Amino acid sequence: MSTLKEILISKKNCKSVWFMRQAGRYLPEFREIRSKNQDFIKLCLNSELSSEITLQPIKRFNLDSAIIFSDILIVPHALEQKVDFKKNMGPQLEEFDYKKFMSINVNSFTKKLNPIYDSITKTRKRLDKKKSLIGFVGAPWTLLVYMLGIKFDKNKINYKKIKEKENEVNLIIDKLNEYLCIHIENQINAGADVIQVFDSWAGLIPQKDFANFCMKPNYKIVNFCKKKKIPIICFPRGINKNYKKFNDFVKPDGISLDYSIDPLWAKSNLKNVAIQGGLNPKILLSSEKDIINEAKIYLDIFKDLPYIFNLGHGLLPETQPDKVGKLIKFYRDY
Ligand code: 1CP
Repeated sequence: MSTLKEILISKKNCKSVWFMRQAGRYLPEFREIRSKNQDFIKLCLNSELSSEITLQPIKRFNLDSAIIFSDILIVPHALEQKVDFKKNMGPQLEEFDYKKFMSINVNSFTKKLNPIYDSITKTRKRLDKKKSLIGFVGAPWTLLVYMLGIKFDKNKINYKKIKEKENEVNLIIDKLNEYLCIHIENQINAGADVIQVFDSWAGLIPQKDFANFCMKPNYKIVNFCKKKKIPIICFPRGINKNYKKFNDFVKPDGISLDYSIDPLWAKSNLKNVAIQGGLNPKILLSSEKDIINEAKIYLDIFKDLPYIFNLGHGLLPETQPDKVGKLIKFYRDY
C-alpha cells in the first residue's frame, strides 16, 4: 500500500509528501508544453499530455503521490458552461444558465470527461505501485462561486446574489453534488486511489450559512467515498476555527490545513483524522534556511501523528523548482 493510503486508512504514525499544484507553472517542463497548448481546457482533455504533466514532478522530485493534471473547472465545462483561462485574468466563465444546467444528461457529462479518465488509467500504469494517484474535485460551493461569477475581488463575493436566489442555489448545489460523485466514481474506476476535495472559497461563506453551503455538501461527498472505500482528504480553505466543526461533522480521512491555521491548535483540536499541509507556499520564495526552519515547525509538531507533508495552498508560479527539491531533500533526511 502507498504511504498516503496507509496514513489515511490506518491513521498509522507514518509520513508522506506531495504538494498542491505540484504539476504546474513553476516547472519549466510544464511551461514548455503549455506554450504549445494555448487552450487550457483542451490541454486538460489531452490524456497523453495530461498524463505526462502529472508525472513531471514525480520524475523530478520523486514525490510520494501524483495528482492528476486537470482543473476543478473541468466540471462546469462538462456541464456545458464555457470556461476560458485568460492570461493573468483568472478563469472566465460564460453566463450561468439555470435551465440548461438542470437539463444536462449524465451520459454527455461523462463522455466529455472521458479523456481525464483515460489519463488516470495511463498514469496509474506508469506510476510506481507504491505511489498514490490522487483524483480530485472542487466542492459545490467553490464551483458555484465561479459558475455564478460572484467573485469580484481577490477575496470578496457578491453574497446578495446568493441570497436573492437561495432556493435555486440550494438546488444547484444538490445537483452539483450528484455530478461530482459521478466524476469521483469515474476517477476511482479509472485508477485514482485517493480523492481530494478543494473547497478553496469556503472561507467566504457567512457563519450562518456555513453548515448548508460547506459542511453538508462536503459530508455527502465524504460519505460517498467511504461507501466506495476510497480515502478522501478535504481542504476547506480559509474557515479558521470552523476547521474543528468541519472535521467533527464531515469526518474525512484527511484534512488539509491552510497556512493561516496554527499547527498547534490543529493538533489539539482536529481528532481522528490525518492532518495534511499547512506550510505557507510563500516561504518557498525565501532563503533555504527560512524554508527549513518553517518546515521543521510542522514536522516537529506532527512528528508523533500521521502527517502528510504539503503546503497550505498551491505552489506559486514564481517558485524556483530547485527550492522545492531542497525542501523535499530536507524532509527525507529529517
Ligand atoms: O495558465 C496556466 O498555465 C494554467 C494554470 C493552472 C494549472 C496548472 C490552472 C488554472 N489550473 C491548473 C491545474 C490544477 N488546478 C490542478 C492540477 C495540478 C496540480 O495540482 O498539480 C489542480 C488540483 C487545480 C485545482 C484548482 N483550480 C483549484 C483548487 C485549488 C486552489 O488553488 O485553491 C482552483 C480554485 C482552481 C481554479 C483555477 N485554475 C486555474 C486558475 C488560474 C484558477 C483560479 C484560481 C483563483 O480564482 O484564484
